[in-house]
Formats: sequence, structure tokens, C-alpha cells
Amino acid sequence: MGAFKEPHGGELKELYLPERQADEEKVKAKDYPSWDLTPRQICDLDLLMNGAFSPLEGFLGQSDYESVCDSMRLTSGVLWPVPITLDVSEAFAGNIEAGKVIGLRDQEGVLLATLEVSDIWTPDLMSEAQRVYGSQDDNHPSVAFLKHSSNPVYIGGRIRGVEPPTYYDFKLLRDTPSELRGRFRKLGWRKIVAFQTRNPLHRAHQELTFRAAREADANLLIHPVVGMTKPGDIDHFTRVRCYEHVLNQYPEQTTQLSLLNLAMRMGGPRETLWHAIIRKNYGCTHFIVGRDHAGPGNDKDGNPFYGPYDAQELFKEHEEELDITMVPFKMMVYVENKAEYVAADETEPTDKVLNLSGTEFRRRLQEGLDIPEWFSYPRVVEELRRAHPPKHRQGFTVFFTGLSGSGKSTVANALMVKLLEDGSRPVTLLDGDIVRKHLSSELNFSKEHRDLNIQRIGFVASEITKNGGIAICAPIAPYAGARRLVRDMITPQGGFMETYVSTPIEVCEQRDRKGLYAMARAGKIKGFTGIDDPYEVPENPEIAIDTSKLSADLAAHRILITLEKLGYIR
Ligand code: PPS
Repeated sequence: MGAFKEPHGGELKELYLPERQADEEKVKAKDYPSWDLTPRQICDLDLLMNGAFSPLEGFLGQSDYESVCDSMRLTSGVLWPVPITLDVSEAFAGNIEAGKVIGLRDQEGVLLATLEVSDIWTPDLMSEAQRVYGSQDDNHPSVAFLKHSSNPVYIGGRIRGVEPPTYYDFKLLRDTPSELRGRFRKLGWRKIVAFQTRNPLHRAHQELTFRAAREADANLLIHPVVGMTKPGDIDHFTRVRCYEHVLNQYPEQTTQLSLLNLAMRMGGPRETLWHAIIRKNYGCTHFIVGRDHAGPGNDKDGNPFYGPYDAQELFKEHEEELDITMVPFKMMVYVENKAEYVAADETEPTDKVLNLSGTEFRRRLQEGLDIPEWFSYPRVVEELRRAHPPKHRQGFTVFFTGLSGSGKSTVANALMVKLLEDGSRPVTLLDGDIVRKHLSSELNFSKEHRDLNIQRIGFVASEITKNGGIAICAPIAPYAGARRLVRDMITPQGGFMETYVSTPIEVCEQRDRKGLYAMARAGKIKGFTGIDDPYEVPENPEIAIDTSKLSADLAAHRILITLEKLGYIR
């Protein structure tokens, strides 16, 4: 555990024990109560242990926590804008007390650190949301986290680092602050301007970062976050491949790329100060701050949570104390007649300025349309297209729901054959009976088991969809809640089409192919859907089909047309 002085970046507090002590700690920890860290807590612990969160020496205790929430300062007076807390369950907290040591383990049970408990308390999470993020609106990802995902009890205390969390990806690009400082020293870099990002870089970013470095007469560190970013962001695997392509666009020896395992809070101005402190710990002297830095988007009324330049203003107020210089982001635009990017405030009235909004860019990606070279680099676009294929190359799920005997299986089969004929993707049919035989043989027809059955189908379908295939599911799925969960599970992965087979129960009963209705009426089967068990009619299915009015062939055809309209087949 050491503190040492660096030419720039200030004192670094690394919390790792020397190797021998770490080995001893591992043995002792067998008797400690253990907390299995969440992915977000692993990110926090990683940056605590490697010194990126210097001067913190552990998860905040109660008085520091209150002070940070109220005034962005530790009780010592040191500027620290975002509470770094360890949230645990009541059950776990009930078994420990101040003065005791606990083990902190990753999700496979590997001991990463121990923590000497100084405080245990139940925070007012909504007050934290209000004080830190200025809102209780759960459109804000961190407010939503506090409201719905955080554990209720906080534990504070000093950390003794045992080993860093294991990451198998991009190992050479993951640096600790001392490693990066060492690299800067080796390269002879004295001034370094850091660029924080959670998005892929396009030409405008390259121009802006290059200019920032020139203005500050500094070298450049591209320092993207690969820990946790805003839900819905492009995954870091894709982004890192993009960054590597953009790196080739900078003059040799001027720029370094390093990945930061930060769990972002999307906390706007406060988060900006936090980002700056972290970059200073990594040995940077300058930090680029753009418009709406670390902004969480809009609240429920459609208003932004923070003003576009609040972050820059807060930074200015604390710049001296932060001991890192802000390079305010200049909006760059492409001027066609000059065939170059210039700062938006430097264009001339006669200039033809080209612009492609983020929304338009995503639309073009979605639909496989042209993306001009002035906007991005072909290799970057190629990577993004691979990760986000247009709809006609994405996977999708057609989820049938309806009574027994309504014709789900027949139409599902007809649809499968037509999709196989089309041949664009592999097709898997998860029919009710088949699933009951292979996936859910131990389940009965209680509500609990039916929901579990649907959840399993949803999981398999979401995996198929994620990997670009077509899943056709045909269970009864009588409960709206379970159907909604399946929709939520699948939509982030690709298309989802709820298909309500609305054939009236009288027709289903009359058909009674399996003789089940007769048995249910005779009381030989209990809890039969539509007879003595509920069926909740879908409120907003993408399509409804009544097989008493439509042949299976025509029904399947109508589904195909709807899929075509939605863009999933062509
Ligand atoms: S659920 O509710 O979605 O889990 O049901 P599912 O797995 O699709 O049902 C598959 C078949 O089970 C037969 N079956 C019953 N259905 C409803 N209620 C009860 N109690 C019941 N017992 C057995 C029925 O034949 C279902 O197949 P389909 O193809 O829908 O007729």
C-alpha cells in the first residue's frame, strides 16, 4: 500500500497489499463474511484499488457520504463530487458490525479485496438522488439505479487490495494510473490532454481532439469508458475496434489509446469534475469538456436534466483546485466548399455546412443507407454496420399467443416453412408442446409454472434473436405480465412481433383436436385455459389472427406482409 510522488498527477493512492500480505489476506479471508460484488461495484473497486480514485482509500463512510452529497467534498475538505458507496442487502448487513473485516469477491467467488468496516447505515436513496443528481426522475439512469437496483444498506471502510478483477478483453489497452504515467514518462510527454468518450469516434471527434491537442501544445490520450455507460450505448467491443481504426488517423507518436473501467453515473456537471480528477490521477494535465458532458438525456417532460454548459461552468469554478486544465469542446462542422472541418463559430456566411445528426446517423445504419465519408471513416462505419445490421439482417421473434386449439401451431408451422423458403436466416420453432417436452417437462400449469415456462421460451428466443436467427414461439402464454417480460427481453436484441391468435373459444372447443376441452368440461383436467383458468387478451399485439375466418396459409401470409412492412424481411 503506497503513496508516491509523480512529476504530474499528484499523489497516487494505490490500495494493493504487497504480494506476501495479499497471499496471507487470502487465507484469512476464508473466515470473513463475503460480499459478491455487482458488476458496477467491481468497476468502482478496480479504480479504487489502482489509484484512479485517489485520494479515496475505500468506500465512503457515512459522514464523508453526507458531505459529498451536500457539498461535493469529503469531510477533510477535499473536492470529491460523486459518492462511491458499497450497497449491500439487509441480510448481509445484519451479519456484520463495525470493526469487522469482510471479503469482497467477484462473481466467480475470487477474492479481490477485503474491507475493514467502519460504517453501516441505511441511506435515504431518494435524497441522495436529489442532492447528487438534482432529480428524482427515473429517466436519469442513476436515479433509476438508486430507485430500482441499489441494495438498501451502505457499508463504508478502508480497502485492502488483493488482486485486480480479471478481464479477458483488450488486456494491452487497460492501464492503471501508474502504468499510464510510466508510459507518458517513457515517451517524454509532459503535457497530456485527455478525451473522455462513451461513443464511437467519427471525423468530427478526430478533428476536435487533434485541435485540442494542438491548442494546448500537448499530446493526446483517447480515454474511453469501457466499464458501464448509458444503457443502450454501443457495446465496448465494437467501440474499441472503431477507436483502433481512428487512432491511425493521428500523426504517429502523438496519441495514445487507453481504456477506462469506469462505471459512469451520467451525472452531468458533478460527473465532469469526477472525470477530471480521474484523468489527473492518470497523469493528464488537460481535459476536454464538451457540450452536455456526461449528460443523461431528457427527463419525463422532455427537458434536459442539465444545461448544455453547466459542466463547463462548474469546472471553471473549481479549475484551480482540480489542478487540471479544461479544454472546452468546440463544436466542429464540415464545410463542403473547403472540404474540411472547422469550428462552428469560425464558419463564413458563404460556407456550405454539412450536418448529420446522431438520430439520422442511426437511421441510416438501421436501414443500411449510405453514410458519407466526410462524416466517418469507412472502417468505422464497417464495424458499426457489422454490430448493428439493418433490420432485414437482424434476428427477430414471432411470438404467438392464444387459446389451446386456436391454431397457433398450424399457423406457426406454415410461417416457418415460408421463412425457410425465403432462406434469409435460420428458423427455430418453439411450439408449446415441444417446449413442454424438452425444456419444461417438470412444470405444471399453475400460474407460477406457466410464467416460468414463458420466461424460458423468452430466454431461448432472445438468444436466437441476438444471434441473427428467427424464433417462432407458439405457447398459450395466458398472462400479460409474462408476455411483457419476454418482449422486454427480446426487443434490445432485434425484432419482436406479438401475434394474437384470436380464434373464439367456441371454435377452439368445437375443434377439440386433443379432446382436452371435453376433459376439462368433465372436470378431468383442472385449470384449463379458457375453461377454469384465465386468458388475458393482448392489448396491443402487432397483429391479430382469427383462424375461424382465415386459413393457416393466408394467416401466415399476413404475418409475412407485416414483417415486410416492419422491415425485417424484404
Ligand atoms: S402455457 O400456459 O403457455 O405455459 O401453456 P403451454 O405450455 O403453451 O401449453 C402447452 C399445451 O399443454 C396442453 N395443456 C394445457 N393447456 C392449458 N391449460 C391446461 N391446464 C393444460 N394442460 C395441458 C395444451 O394442449 C397446450 O397445447 P396447445 O397447442 O396450446 O393446445
